[in-house]
Amino acid sequence: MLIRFPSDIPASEITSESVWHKRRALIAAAGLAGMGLGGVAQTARAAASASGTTIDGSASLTAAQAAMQQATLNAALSTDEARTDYDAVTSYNNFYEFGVNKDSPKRQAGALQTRPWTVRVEGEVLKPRTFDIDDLLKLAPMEERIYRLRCVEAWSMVVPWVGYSLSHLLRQVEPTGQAAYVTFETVMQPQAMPGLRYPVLEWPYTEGLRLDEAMHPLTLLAFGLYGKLLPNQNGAPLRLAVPWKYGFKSAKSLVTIRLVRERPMTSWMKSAPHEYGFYANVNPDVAHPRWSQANERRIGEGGLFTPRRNTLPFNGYGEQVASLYQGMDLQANY
Ligand SMILES: Nc1nc2c(c(=O)[nH]1)N[C@H]1C(S)=C(S)[C@@H](COP(=O)(O)O)O[C@H]1N2
Ligand SMILES: [Mo]
Repeated sequence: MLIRFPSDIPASEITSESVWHKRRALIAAAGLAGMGLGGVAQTARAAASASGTTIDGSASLTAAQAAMQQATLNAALSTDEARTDYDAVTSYNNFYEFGVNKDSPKRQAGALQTRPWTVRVEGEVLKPRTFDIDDLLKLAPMEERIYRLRCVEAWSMVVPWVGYSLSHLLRQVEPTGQAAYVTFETVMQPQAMPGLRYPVLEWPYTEGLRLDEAMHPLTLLAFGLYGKLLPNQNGAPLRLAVPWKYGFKSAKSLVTIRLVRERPMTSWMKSAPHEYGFYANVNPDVAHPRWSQANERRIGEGGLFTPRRNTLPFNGYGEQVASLYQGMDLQANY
């Protein structure tokens, strides 16, 4: 275990303003802001020590990277369609906290602090708990899952994610009989995320699933893609991948998961309630008010004369998930 205590850090570093700011950002990210500085240093050290990581997180990142490489392909839950190029997957992104252009996340997300990182799982559960990222990485065997991703903006990709079913995490906290929905919240790091200054959405980015959707084996807690840790722009250090729903349901850079009794409001529902519903199941028969959802552009098949692909109900995952919606009017529950 390699821990750098403040006494090991050269005085030049301690007095450097940039290091101090960086440290402050790390502390804020860990939710420890507002304590006396001495207490903060002590707590950060204790947290680092308890999780077997270094204060700068390098050991944690090295172990996490190894976990990504050891993932085994889950062929039963994977598509054999051609994967979208790594470059496209990691440079054509929606992550509004970093700006609304497709290239903003890659340009800006380098400033996101992904260590230390904890995820609070709380609400209607018998065992609420704060999980350290290092513990989450060991909670269940890592699988590679090659999923289609269909954005509500009518483009799609094929992404080889690395992670495990969210159900593994939810079972740890033992949902009560009252839990019916799950909310997911993205981190807020104002220094790193210029988009938070603009009211394009209500922050933090909040999404939700019904509990049975969240427990479905396809619902993936993803830590990596293409056998590597998630690049920040794709939602490091962990995000959802819910392949039968529009991409906006798959919240990035998660810090809070809350089990609740009532159907929650989400950031997108608040911003435009008749454009974005709670379910957001991919459905070629329900048009967005401003465009058709009948077909899509597969990123990387970008020739001017390349035909668009037909969009499939539940993004092609109907066999696995249609039963979740039996008896529901999918036009009304968009
Ligand atoms: N926190 C957060 N999560 C988010 C978004 C966002 O703006 N902020 N965009 C969503 C949308 S619209 C899509 S299509 C996917 C894109 O994921 P990708 O950039 O990894 O392809 O992330 C989703 N998760
Ligand atoms: Mo999206």
